[in-house]
Amino acid sequence: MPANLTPQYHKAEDAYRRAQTAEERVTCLEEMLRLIPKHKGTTHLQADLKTRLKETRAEVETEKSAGKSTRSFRIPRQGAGTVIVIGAPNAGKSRVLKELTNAVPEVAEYPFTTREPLPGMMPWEDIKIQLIDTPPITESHIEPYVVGFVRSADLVLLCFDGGSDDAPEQTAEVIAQFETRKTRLSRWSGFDEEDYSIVHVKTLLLVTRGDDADASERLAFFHDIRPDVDLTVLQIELTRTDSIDELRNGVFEALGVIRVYTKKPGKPATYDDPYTLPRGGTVEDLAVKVHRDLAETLKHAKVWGQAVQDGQTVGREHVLADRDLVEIHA
Ligand SMILES: Nc1nc2c(ncn2[C@@H]2O[C@H](COP(=O)(O)OP(=O)(O)O)[C@@H](O)[C@H]2O)c(=O)[nH]1
Ligand SMILES: [Mg+2]
Repeated sequence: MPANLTPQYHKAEDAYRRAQTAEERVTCLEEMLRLIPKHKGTTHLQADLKTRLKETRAEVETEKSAGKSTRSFRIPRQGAGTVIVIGAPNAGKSRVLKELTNAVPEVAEYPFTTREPLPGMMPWEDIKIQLIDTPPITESHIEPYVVGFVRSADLVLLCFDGGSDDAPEQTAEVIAQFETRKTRLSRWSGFDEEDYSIVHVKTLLLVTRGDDADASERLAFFHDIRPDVDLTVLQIELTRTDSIDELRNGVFEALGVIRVYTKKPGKPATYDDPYTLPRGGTVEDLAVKVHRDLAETLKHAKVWGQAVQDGQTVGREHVLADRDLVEIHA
């Protein structure tokens, strides 16, 4: 029997995937259990969620008693989305951060320069996107926290050194490291429908040193090794500004967010400091972001933008578009 899960449930599920601590996961799981349609088609999933909730509550307890002894990194989410940059040694990860963000990572010819995660903010038009540089991944080593980062990411950039003959094998090893940890670098994000313990995370395959004469051939060889891996490819050359711009646009595009501006009734519009919502976001989703209570009291909204008539009155289910201006009436 199909589960027929609602959009509300899927939203809660996505929040669960993106949660960064056991405590946050508990809150999300409770919300999922509250929202899951209660019928025969979901009994299996309901039972699974209850087990998970029990385990996660236990995790909260052990975390509390263990104190801060475990080596882990927590980087607060910032901006319109969090993008994790991963790859084999020397794949160009730190260079990506250096070119795209305000961060100053060490970029070097020799491998293993980066050991700790390093965040930076990438400006894109009037928003900022968070990028996080991570230590290299090899066949024999991966920092466990990187797996957690990737599983809760909005987007992953998997760097592939287009200038190296080792890149195809090394990149296949990076992918395998995640696969053994129930994490699939994929074209989309969410839980696997067959095996709920597997998480898919939307990933771009970033071929750096893309101007190298053999870069395309190396990429083709990678596809020979792993014909089942089907990721969107961006071939870039980080010494060229036009290529860096292409990368910026590609990241924004892949994040799949829209920008929405708000104004108060009777007040002039200012097109600054937009809210960001996932593509497909509604007036109600915006209201939740502005203030939780507003989602309850919301009556209707007026919208100005490309897809609507100026000042058109819409309901809470109305789907917003990038650069819409919204006036919420409660
Ligand atoms: N020409 C060129 N050099 C690159 C590119 N990407 C990375 N590099 C160089 O490759 C070396 C390793 O890059 P780095 O970002 O430190 O690799 P990481 O180990 O993955 O962080 C550095 O010397 C970079 O300047 C690129 O697209 N073009
Ligand atoms: Mg580095």
